[in-house]
Amino acid sequence: MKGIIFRCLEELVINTKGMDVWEQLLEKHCPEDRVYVSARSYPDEELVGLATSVSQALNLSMPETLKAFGTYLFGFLAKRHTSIVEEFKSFEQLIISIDDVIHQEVQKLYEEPNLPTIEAKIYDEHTIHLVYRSPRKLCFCAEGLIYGCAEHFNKTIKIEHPLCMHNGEKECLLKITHS
Ligand code: MNH
Ligand code: ZN
Repeated sequence: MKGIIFRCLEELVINTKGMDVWEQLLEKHCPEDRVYVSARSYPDEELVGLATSVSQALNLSMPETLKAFGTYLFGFLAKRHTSIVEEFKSFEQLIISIDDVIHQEVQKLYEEPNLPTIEAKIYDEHTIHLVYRSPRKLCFCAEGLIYGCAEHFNKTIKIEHPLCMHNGEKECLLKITHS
């Protein structure tokens, strides 16, 4: 996982829980003197370890924690990659372009990023069906990112997650309803 993702978690933890809590988390889960550089890669297990401790500290389930993190992550990424996100004039347009446009740009900007496969199709005027596939199984983070994207466009949405890799399916299905 790229450092930019860790930097976002760092900002979120420091803003909500303070620097001391973040320092303790680093001590527990990371090699000594760990510093996250946005463009570098770090072990996925480190993110999972940090997120697990955050979920315990907040008394939230892991899915709830990853959703909250993902929601925050969208704004964090949008602020750092303004030109990519500014291309899109609507929530719907952005969501159906995640794989072909956004993550394609990410491929150019970052060295060997580990990205999921996302297939998003307009189902009807108010519904998008999104299929998520990744060996990292971060579908709850994806859900959060979609909620964060809705906030960005001032939209109210609902997400159903009827098929999930965490329930033994080979991919996740997210049914997004928007006004
Ligand atoms: Mn995107 C990683 C989904 C928007 C840049 N993105 C991930 C992951 C998910 C994801 C899930 C975690 C890896 C995995 O599951 O295998 N991303 C989304 C969704 C949206 C999205 C659902 C919109 C909604 N992502 C964006 C935007 C940017 C971006 C906008 C930046 C312009 N994403 C990234 C980067 C990574 C990532 C960078 C980290 C890749 C890595 O760690 O190697
Ligand atoms: Zn899932």
